[in-house]
Amino acid sequence: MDKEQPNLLDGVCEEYSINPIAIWFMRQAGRYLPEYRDLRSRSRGFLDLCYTPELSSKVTLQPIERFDLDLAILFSDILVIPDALGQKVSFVDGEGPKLDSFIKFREGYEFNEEQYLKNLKPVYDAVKLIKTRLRNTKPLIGFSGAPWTLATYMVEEASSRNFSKIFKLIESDLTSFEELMDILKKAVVSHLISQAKAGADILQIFDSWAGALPDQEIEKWVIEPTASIVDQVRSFYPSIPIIGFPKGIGLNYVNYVKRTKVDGISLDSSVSVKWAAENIPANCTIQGNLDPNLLVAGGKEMIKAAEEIVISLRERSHIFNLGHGITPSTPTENVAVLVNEVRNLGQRYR
Ligand code: 1CP
Repeated sequence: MDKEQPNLLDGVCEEYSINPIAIWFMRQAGRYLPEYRDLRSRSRGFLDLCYTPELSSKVTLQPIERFDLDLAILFSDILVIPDALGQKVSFVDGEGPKLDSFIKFREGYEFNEEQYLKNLKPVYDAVKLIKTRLRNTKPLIGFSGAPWTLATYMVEEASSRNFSKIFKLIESDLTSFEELMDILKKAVVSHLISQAKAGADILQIFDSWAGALPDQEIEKWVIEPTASIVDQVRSFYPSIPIIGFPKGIGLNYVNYVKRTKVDGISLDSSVSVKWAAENIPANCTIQGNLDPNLLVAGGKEMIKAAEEIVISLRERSHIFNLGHGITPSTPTENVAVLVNEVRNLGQRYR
């Protein structure tokens, strides 16, 4: 990345007069909000919320209306990609996602972009509707899962904690795995470009299970595919900022930023912000990284940790966020307190 180049995320924050420290939360719309639970209980299921532009738009705007956060993130899910590719996804209450048979899906599968984009049209319609309703007051973040994380759900057919099926596939049939990663790279690029086309101002790539890979595999299955995706999206949209979230990769965050050339890096809570401030290339915005459990607990500990983050990153381009998504047990009062606190810290330290 060219050191002289202005940071694109700073540019968007300036354009929308956000300052001094932008704040939003991963999973800011979701089960901790009573208004979300209410809408969800009256819906036909989680994916119905994602595929109905009116509902997706409503849910996207709920946390903005309640907390006046600086950025909105499209209400959708990373698993709309496998669903749109033809490996059907369902969400069983309390059990997480379930995907149809991976073996069946892979039998003679070829990527049909036209059909795929047709399946995802409601998502792009939601982006357009949200943009209209935001009336250019706040930027909208579009997103995608990264190929590795999507592949874990597709091969494991559910959330996994040990990733045994996907590691077995890599070992026993590398060609099949590589073919899957190639399909996913195309699918992710196509999904991100379509969200940008519909009006998304920023894109985030979630690689939530990057940390499940051993160090020597991170380059191959996390960094290389993401670098290629960033490159391809930029060839269509050179000025849309892209944020990467390769959760759990520790020291490899530095290499990830250097090689993928993302404009922003979302840090998980295990990373020291002091270390990040010194080691992440200077022209990359740092996003993060309050521990979501501190937001559940609230009080002095939360305030102290937020202040430490702001102080450590005061010389950097910084977007305040959590190290991972808000958990369902988070009290809404704590979120309001934190937003207010970060606004005050911005005045004091910026
Ligand atoms: O029951 C419900 O109402 C569904 C709960 C829920 C919600 C609110 C799920 C199911 N997904 C979402 C929304 C969601 N997911 C957003 C919306 C925008 C926002 O407010 O942030 C985003 C960006 C995601 C992304 C997502 N989905 C990720 C990546 C980020 C992360 O948290 O690591 C992942 C891994 C998923 C998969 C997923 N979606 C939902 C569940 C229960 C899961 C599985 C999580 C796991 O395997 O532990």
